[in-house]
Amino acid sequence: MKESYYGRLKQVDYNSKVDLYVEEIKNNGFTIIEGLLDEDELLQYRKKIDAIYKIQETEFGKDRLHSIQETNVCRMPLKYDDYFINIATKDTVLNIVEKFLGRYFILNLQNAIINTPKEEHHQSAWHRDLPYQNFVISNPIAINALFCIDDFSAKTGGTLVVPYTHKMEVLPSDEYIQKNSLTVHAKAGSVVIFDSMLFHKAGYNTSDIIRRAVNHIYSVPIMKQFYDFPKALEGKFSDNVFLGQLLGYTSQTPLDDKQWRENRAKNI
Ligand SMILES: O=C(O)CCC(=O)C(=O)O
Repeated sequence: MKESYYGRLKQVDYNSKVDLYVEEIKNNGFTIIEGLLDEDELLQYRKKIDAIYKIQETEFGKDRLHSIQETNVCRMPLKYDDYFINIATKDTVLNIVEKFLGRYFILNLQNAIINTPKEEHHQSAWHRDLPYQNFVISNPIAINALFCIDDFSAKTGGTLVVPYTHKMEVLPSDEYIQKNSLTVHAKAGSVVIFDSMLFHKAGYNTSDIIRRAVNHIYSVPIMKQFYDFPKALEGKFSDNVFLGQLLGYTSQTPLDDKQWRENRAKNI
């Protein structure tokens, strides 16, 4: 339905739903899109996240993970199981990321969060996903896609966000946060796409179910990757032009002057 106005107003164009998602991310810092993963995919991701985390827990040690506040964070699942390339390359998400970052962007991080009932999670402290940055930028340099593998609600400890904080240089007061934060309510299979500078945190899970999520940061290639995907994946996926770029194979730091020039010579 068309709204009515008076006065000679300029208005943001709307041609497709993507335009609305982009407008929401620009203004509020986040948007929610439903129905990106089906029931079968959700079952697979739940099983795989738990299994990969078990491997990491055994390898690193449960107590050691606890001592560095790493309990229930399943890091870099893509290194352990190719299936996780699918969730990192959903067209709907990539189209939106491209609207902000242009065509050349990379996957900076992929982590799964396991928010278990009645336990405090390390991600339950307010943060930006580009941490320690007390500045704002007119166009984002990184965008997150946080997939809901289980239902997000206040009861399951769904993510809390403080709208508009991607535009705030300094963390608002506790009073402001308490008054203005809101919980993301979204069905399993949805994705929350947000400006990586938005203040957010995992909620406290008072339900009886585990709330899992898979978080991604896509960034411009001038930003160092959180994990060195090219080294960790040892060439895997690099034959595909798009994946080669996304995983950072084509934006690795050259060793020296000679390698920089050899790279340039190949690209001219
Ligand atoms: O689990 C959540 O809801 C939020 C996760 C989070 O804050 C993060 O991975 O940076």
